[in-house]
Amino acid sequence: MAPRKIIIDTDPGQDDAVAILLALASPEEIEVLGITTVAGNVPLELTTKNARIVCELAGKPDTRIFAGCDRPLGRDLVTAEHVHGKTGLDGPTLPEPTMPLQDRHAVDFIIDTLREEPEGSVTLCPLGPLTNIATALDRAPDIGPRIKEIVLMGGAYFEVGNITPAAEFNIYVDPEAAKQVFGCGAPITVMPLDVTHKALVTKPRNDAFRALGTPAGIAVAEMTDFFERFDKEKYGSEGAPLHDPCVTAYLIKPELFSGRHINVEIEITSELTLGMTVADWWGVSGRPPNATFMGDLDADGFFALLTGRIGRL
Ligand SMILES: [Ca+2]
Repeated sequence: MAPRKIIIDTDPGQDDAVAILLALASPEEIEVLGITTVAGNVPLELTTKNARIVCELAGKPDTRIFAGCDRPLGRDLVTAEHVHGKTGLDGPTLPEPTMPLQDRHAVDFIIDTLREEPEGSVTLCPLGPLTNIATALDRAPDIGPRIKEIVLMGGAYFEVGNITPAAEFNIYVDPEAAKQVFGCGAPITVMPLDVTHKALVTKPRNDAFRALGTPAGIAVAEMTDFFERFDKEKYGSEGAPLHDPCVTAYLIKPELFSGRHINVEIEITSELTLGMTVADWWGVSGRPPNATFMGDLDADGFFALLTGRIGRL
């Protein structure tokens, strides 16, 4: 089977970095048409720089990277340096990137690609706030029906929130963009906190990355070490959750995940629950399903895949 054509829309972020490494290490299943960056975990200038650092770490400096929106559609940017560190990629010491940045805007790249590639052949993989995707859909409504699938990390239901008691970070930062994306009619698969909080980098899993002995393996171990300091304090968990790699792992091995095709709506007006993903898990609303909302994953299978693939880089 031909590899699946994807655009990764991202705000790296250590877990974004691992998601990108997994995609770039998996050319049999995934063809990365381009990486588009967005403001999120840290401001745009840093997410764009980090995307370049990660592609060089993967040994893929020919990957095309496009800078996108530097702020949410209608709100001030909220960032997460308290989780990811000042650079967004704290942990390992990595060289300043030298690979070029493309001079087209990310939103133009997304629109042009969906128009140029055969209808139903391009999958969008958002790993950050949904600003670029919503802007593209708004500017070019004809691209909506051409999208094969949107596989995104965002939201939560039983795990409720991480940036507020009710909301997950990616959706909270740009809830209006999320509302537009969830209403666009394209097939959507969601990796919410309900899944990603089960993808925990325990000590043995971190050791396995380090034991690869490669620059990528060691960098992943150091990134998850950094991440873990924050998460342990917050959740007292046995390791840091690796949120974004769930998206790229799903493209390679969907059987690792299970969920339900349900209705998911985004709260955009309440001050108290802004950015909440109201997921009709029990089917009580009568609203039509618009997303496959994942609820569980095979964590051992996920980490076996991740370690094996990172080891190829
Ligand atoms: Ca992210």
